[in-house]
Amino acid sequence: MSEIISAARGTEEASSLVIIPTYCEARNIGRMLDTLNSLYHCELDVLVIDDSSPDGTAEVVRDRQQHQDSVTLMEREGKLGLGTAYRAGFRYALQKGYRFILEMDADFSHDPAMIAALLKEAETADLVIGSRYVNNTVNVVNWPLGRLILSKMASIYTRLVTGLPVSDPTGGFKCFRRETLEAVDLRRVSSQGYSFQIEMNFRVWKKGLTIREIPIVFVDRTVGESKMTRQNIREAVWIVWWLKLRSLLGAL
Ligand SMILES: Nc1nc2c(ncn2[C@@H]2O[C@H](COP(=O)(O)OP(=O)(O)O)[C@@H](O)[C@H]2O)c(=O)[nH]1
Ligand SMILES: [Mg+2]
Repeated sequence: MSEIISAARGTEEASSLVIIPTYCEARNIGRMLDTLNSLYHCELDVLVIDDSSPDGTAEVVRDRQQHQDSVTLMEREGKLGLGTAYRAGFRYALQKGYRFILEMDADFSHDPAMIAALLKEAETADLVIGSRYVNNTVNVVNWPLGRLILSKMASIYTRLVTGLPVSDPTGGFKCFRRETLEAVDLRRVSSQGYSFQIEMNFRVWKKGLTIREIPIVFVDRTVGESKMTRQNIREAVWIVWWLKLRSLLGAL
């Protein structure tokens, strides 16, 4: 798989990197980079991983790179999935020596202002998850009912099968400490798509590391469309059994 990384500079000061995978987010990513720049100027580097979006997402990122040193763009050859994008991003982050590595969507479902809260919590936890369902509440705005039910069912199913003590195992707004990513053998992570979130949580938990959830409000995107597919759902259905089995066999 070939990746082109442009302006892989990053600021000298930042010890934190937020990774944003994108596929057809041209109408979101510019505003997102501007928002991050105004909130966390020099404190946070950004890595956008774009899978050759046909809508020109990468061009928007390149435009911002003209005046934002903190932004790096990784371009991949085609739509290769969320899981593989994050794995590539984690490898990059470890190579570059970042101490805190965050995941976030490009579409404003995750409030960039909450990054500070995730980072603060990560001072005393190995993995912090921005959770929609903490304390038995549902903090989701504007999601179609079907999508909400699917997400809640996925949470219950994951917990029943694997025992993972996390109320929002599929959430994608997270902060890992560097040591946490080092502890997980990323080469063994097999999820291509959205089940990547479940798999990472499970692997971190099985290492005996601390996972903490903090409440977030998740707002459905107002621009663009969700990239979740039936194939992503199918992968998540079997991956929990695969993880459970591997862990029982001591072969995670
Ligand atoms: N690089 C890359 N990004 C992806 C892919 N699939 C989804 N994304 C991005 O991952 C993030 C989450 O996807 P999204 O469609 O918002 O999922 P949802 O919030 O669960 O509906 C968004 O920023 C997408 O653009 C992919 O195959 N490759
Ligand atoms: Mg989203």
